Amino acid sequence: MTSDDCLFCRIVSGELPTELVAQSERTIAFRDINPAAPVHVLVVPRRHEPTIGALAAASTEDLADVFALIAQVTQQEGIAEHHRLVFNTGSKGGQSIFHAHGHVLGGKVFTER
Ligand code: DGP
Repeated sequence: MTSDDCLFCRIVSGELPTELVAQSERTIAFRDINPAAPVHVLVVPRRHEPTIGALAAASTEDLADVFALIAQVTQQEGIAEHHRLVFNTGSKGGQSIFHAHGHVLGGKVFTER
């Protein structure tokens, strides 16, 4: 399931280049183009669903794999003990790309909520 005009689908398919961090059969992880922390990795299911909630409703296997790859990324990046996970949902929740993804942020101290 893909969407031709979806930026993350085009990254998942390899049409657009990216700095790959990790991947599995169901999920890929790559560096955010506009990092908000020293480590800022996007973890993206290959399946196109607009939000993390829609992904959960569509496939618990894909949802679980997102979290498994997040755990792998935090280990690889040396931030397993201290990091922040963000899943923006909807434009009012700060989401700008409507293909489900998690932000893995680390390498700094987070004080703000
Ligand atoms: P969100 O606002 O939660 O939908 O997050 C989208 C993120 O995607 C944002 O932090 C910037 C990042 N981004 C946008 N375009 C690209 C791109 O072409 N490549 C990469 N690696 N990241 C992108």
